[in-house]
Amino acid sequence: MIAQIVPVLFAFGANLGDRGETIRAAQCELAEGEGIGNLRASPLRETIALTEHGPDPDAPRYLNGVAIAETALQPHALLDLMQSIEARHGRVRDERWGDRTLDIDLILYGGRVISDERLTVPHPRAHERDFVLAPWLALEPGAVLMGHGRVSDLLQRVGDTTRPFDEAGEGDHAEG
Ligand code: A4P
Ligand code: MG
Repeated sequence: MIAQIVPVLFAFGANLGDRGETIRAAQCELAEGEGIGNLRASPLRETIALTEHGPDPDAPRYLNGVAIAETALQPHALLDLMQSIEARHGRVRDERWGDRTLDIDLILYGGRVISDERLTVPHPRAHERDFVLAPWLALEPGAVLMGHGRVSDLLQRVGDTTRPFDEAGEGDHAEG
């Protein structure tokens, strides 16, 4: 059987360690993964940590980005690959929405709706998160989020609190 090639959208987040290095390394590992092709990554944005109690300006800031790619993997095989890359980068799962070295979420898997014990796709919170919408808009200005409409409209609705991040400057800048 010939595998279907499906377009996918990943979101990346990190707020511990060398955040930019980790996200870029994870994207390379995904791009080189078997059954994944044509990965194209967004610029990274610096974002305020969203915790279970809301935005926390005192928590370590996140870097966030997204990437589009094509895959021949089935959704659960793709999640296995994402989680093995998270684990390799020292991801520890203790507290929900807790600080982390690396989080990789699957935002879209083609036009599929998936809802089981391991996967919810489209990602149920992507439409209300500037830290997903802003880098996505930078990568694909005409993007549409299945079930929610144009990414530019969604970002305008939620408001964009994210900031550009200068990777060439290697990192963390004083608040301006
Ligand atoms: N899972 C279900 N659907 C998916 C999906 N579409 N993609 C399951 C990835 N995983 C999915 O995830 C818990 C379980 O979700 C996985 O085992 C998988 O089977 P996790 O990564 O262990 O835990 P988590 O990320 O803490 O939980 P959750 O609810 O996925 O959190 P979110 O929604 O990803 O939010 N603030 C800023 N500024 N930037 C961020 O990136 N991220 C989070 C995490 C919170 N605050 C943030 C950021
Ligand atoms: Mg996650």
